[in-house]
Amino acid sequence: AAGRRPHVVLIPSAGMGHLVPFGRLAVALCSGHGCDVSLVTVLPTVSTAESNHLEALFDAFPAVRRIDFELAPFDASEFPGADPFFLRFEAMRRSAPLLGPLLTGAGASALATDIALTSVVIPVAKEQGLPCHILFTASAAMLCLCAYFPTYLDANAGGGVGDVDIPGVYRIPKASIPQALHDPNHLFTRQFVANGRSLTNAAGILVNTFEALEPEAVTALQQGKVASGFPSVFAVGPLLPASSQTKDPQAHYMEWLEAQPARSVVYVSFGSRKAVSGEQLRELAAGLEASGHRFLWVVKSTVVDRDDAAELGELLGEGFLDRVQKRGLVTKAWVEQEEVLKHESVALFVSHCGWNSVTEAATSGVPVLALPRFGDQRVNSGVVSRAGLGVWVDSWSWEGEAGVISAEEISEKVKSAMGDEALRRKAASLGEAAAKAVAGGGSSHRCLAEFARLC
Ligand code: BUP
Repeated sequence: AAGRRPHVVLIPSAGMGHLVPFGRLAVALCSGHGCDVSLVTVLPTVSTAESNHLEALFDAFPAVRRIDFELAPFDASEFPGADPFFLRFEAMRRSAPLLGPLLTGAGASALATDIALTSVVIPVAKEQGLPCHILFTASAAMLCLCAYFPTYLDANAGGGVGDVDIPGVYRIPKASIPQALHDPNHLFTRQFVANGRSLTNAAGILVNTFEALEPEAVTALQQGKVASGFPSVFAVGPLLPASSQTKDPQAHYMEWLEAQPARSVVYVSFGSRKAVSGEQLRELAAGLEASGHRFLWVVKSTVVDRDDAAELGELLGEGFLDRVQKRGLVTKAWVEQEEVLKHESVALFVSHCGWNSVTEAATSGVPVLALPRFGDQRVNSGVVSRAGLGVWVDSWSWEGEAGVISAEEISEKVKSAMGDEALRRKAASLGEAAAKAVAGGGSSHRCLAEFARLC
């Protein structure tokens, strides 16, 4: 692209797990790699967290242009009981042809879209004569699964889904395959397979990971071992935080963290997208209490934050908040997780292993105790334990057939992870590797520069 400034139009899907890395990529491309960047936004967003995030991003980085995308009317009654974020994916997918007119005259030189929209955005890009790249917001291991799964299904026609042995990578056990993928008619499976098949038509794929975190998967993808005819793969992670969120005036967690001794606090969060059952919340509460450690716990009790009106006292069981008052802080507020993880008082992250949370733990060099729940979280937990970033009891399963994880089990694991000096050192060394990857001359920095040259 000699002689002109690239203009990349980013088209994310919905949910913080997808929006956050797109915002980070937008800032990295325009502030570090000489690109103009536009971000396609759909209003209203599904959650308040997303709208706050977008507002803070556009405020802090006026160079990122905003393109509003109005969706076609969508009848959700076709999918009774479906997750609101998947419904938004589907609504966006069906509205994809409307992107054509938005892009005409926008002066784009390249598009980068989300995996959830891949198969519908690639044809639009083609019509516009633009290269279409993908930002894969989950792990390279999940990218491998996504790329290989259609081939796996074709070879096992009608046979059901078992362990999936990814060529050149490793075997993903049946129990780690996202639940929905066991049902070929599930909305998620239909989207996943269509997107997986279309990956070979993408111009290139950016993935928010780095070599030291996922050496096998990154190498196999880059060497074309996972799927034939695969495009270039750029491991550009960990994408770093772009802007401060709007601070929640109710939240005083940073002052609280300041007052705790160095490396004494367990930070607990299961992401923004799904509620934990009342029974499991109470076991967690009792487990944290019994561990005897200090903790900061972000509690979400509904799928979409707008609906969350329940009282913490009721959710966590009688007397809990009073009993742990001196050493535990429990909040329903949005916390700035990056800041929390970087704080020197934080020693352990009990996490659902949403991929952004994993990359943030790696960036900060904080060890993880993995408590995956659904979707890609078990695959990510496998990455965490393989890389030595954390520990995962893979027989644990919650809200599945095995019921809940007990307070005793949680307390034991928290205690042992908090006392594990080798784990702490390994996580810290991954933090150093992450910093090296994104610094000038590092592998992720070079990959992003190469990507920008293609735009
Ligand atoms: Br909750 C919460 N503060 O209080 P994941 C989340 N985050 O900054 P998820 C906060 O949201 P999906 C909070 O740092 C991360 O960047 C967190 O993404 C941030 O999990 C993001 O970890 C959450 O990928 O999303 O929310 O389950 O399922 O879409 O991956």
